[in-house]
Amino acid sequence: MTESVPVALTIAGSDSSAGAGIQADLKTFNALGVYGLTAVTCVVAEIPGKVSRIEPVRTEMVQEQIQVLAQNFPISAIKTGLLCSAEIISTVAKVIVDLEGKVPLVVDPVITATSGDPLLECDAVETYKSELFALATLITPNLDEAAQLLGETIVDRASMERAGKELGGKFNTAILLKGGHLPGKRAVDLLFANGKVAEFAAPFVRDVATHGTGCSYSAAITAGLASGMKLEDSIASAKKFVTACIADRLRWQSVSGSNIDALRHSPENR
Ligand code: PXL
Repeated sequence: MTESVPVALTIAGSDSSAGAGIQADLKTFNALGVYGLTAVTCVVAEIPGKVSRIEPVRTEMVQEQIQVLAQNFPISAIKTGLLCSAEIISTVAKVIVDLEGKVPLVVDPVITATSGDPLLECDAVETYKSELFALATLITPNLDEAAQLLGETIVDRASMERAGKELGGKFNTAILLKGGHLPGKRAVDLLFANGKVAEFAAPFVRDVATHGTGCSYSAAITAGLASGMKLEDSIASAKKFVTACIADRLRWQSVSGSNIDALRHSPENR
């Protein structure tokens, strides 16, 4: 008998504080009833608000993790998170192209941490554009990432619409442009797919010091796709899930007196 639980793979970095990265992805997959597999690309020593050290995993090891999983598990969707370097992006692209059968791929183009610390080597943005984006079913940039990919600033709804169309045209794939950083009462994301624009909105929760919302969001979309949902339905339910995880967050005070908030990925937030 074969298991009916959907299987998804995340190719991403490890966040020692477990708010973002591979840890956030696994918690999300689990809450959404999907079995999660991982290929670790780098190890990040950090706490919310401060990245202290990043160490990449060797490309041979990144490749081996993906290949051995793909040969042995019925993976029905893949996401990428922090890929750390141009070399690792290139390796991931080559391995994914060679996988048998086409599996939906969600690319979360992580460039900078919520703290503002850089996570991706500078020259790696070009490799995203030239090697990985062409394989994506969906790319999920926030406004800063989209601005860096296009070399222009995005300051309002009109420039969001322009940027999303430009990215979709350039990379010939669906784009979910996350507008959470724009001022306003609602966090509005726009999906550009098949020549149409769809809006996904939720009340904006202020004064929250969480990180890992982007990781959890793209992981939840990947879980939806792995479960056989259509792209728009996956995004709508992922947005609802992440919004509920933010509302349900945990809070601590660190020794230095700063606030630490962490998303709670519970199945009830579905
Ligand atoms: O939130 C972006 C992110 C992604 N992946 C890893 C991270 C972070 C942020 O800190 O550490 C591994």
